[in-house]
Amino acid sequence: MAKNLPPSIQVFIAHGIADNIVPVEDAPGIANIISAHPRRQPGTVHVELLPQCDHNYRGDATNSLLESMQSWMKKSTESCYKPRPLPLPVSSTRRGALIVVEGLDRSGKSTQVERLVQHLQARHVKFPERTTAIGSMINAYLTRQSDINDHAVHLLFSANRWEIIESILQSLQRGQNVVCDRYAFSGIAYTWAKGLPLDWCIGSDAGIPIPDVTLFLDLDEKTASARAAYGEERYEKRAFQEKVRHAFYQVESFVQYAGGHWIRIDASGTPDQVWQTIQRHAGNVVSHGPMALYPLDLEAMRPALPWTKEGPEKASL
Ligand code: T5A
Repeated sequence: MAKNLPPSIQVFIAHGIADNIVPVEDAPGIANIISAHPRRQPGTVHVELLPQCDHNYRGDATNSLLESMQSWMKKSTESCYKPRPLPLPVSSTRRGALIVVEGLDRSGKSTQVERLVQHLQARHVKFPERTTAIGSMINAYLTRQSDINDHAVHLLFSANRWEIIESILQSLQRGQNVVCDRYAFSGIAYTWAKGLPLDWCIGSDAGIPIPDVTLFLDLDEKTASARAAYGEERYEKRAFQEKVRHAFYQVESFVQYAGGHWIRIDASGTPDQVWQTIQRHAGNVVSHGPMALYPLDLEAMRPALPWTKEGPEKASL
């Protein structure tokens, strides 16, 4: 984050490719504004410094950009679609943080989530939650004891989240941190990888809270498939997992566009190496304190959804 700026404006420097790039009027060749994020905080803007703008130039560049950013933000946030925060009852307690760990099958999520739960003394939630009536139907499907239509099972995964969301909000409200092993992003990525329309995949989870951070354990399907017990469940096939990984990368981009905080973590190291990174990022979120919670919102993400509504090529399971 750039220093020496008034507290009403925070500048997040992003690297890499971004959608919806707007050149900064007064500083051509220095930076592009990527997007304003009314979801995060009023006065937050993401900029991308162009490659020719070297590190030493960063301070001056950001200061000279200030005015154009302010006028650009005013214009864009006035016309921008603004979702309302989720209504949490007013409380004197600082709310807990909602931390989600995502990844392919066998990427090491449960191993890291257990550590994180213990480290933060957090509530542990796992999706699918197989102990409920809906969860037992999902379990039968995943373990191939029953067959369920792709649309129907997607809705079951969603329903399984909805039946627990209220109690998650209550925990957050009481000030308890919540760590989720998988979340709606798995729902979107896995069903989209089967070839169902993307906005349909998102729709059934619209309204659930966007996490304070999503930690995506990135592991190639070949390495994951060499791990213990791989192949026991329905989706544990390398060709399909490859499509899911690609789908997750896309989900990352439109969730970030809508203001979600998503961190891709190399999960190929030892459990201890992965843990060091997880601990650092989760610690940042908890120590900075969570902000308002916003609902997952198809309209906010729509400008960033991929051109084709088709998922990756239909996979056979
Ligand atoms: N699904 C889920 C949907 O389609 N839609 C949805 O909405 C949701 C929520 C079940 C399936 O449901 C799908 C996705 C899944 O296909 P699950 O129960 O979370 O979801 O299944 P898995 O992802 O397979 O969960 P696992 O517990 O089996 O795998 P994890 O949690 O990723 O991995 P973990 O920690 O259990 O580790 C697996 C093995 O690797 C070792 C561990 O010791 C263990 O043996 N390991 C490591 N080895 C080397 N290096 C490391 N860093 C390691 N970390 C762990």
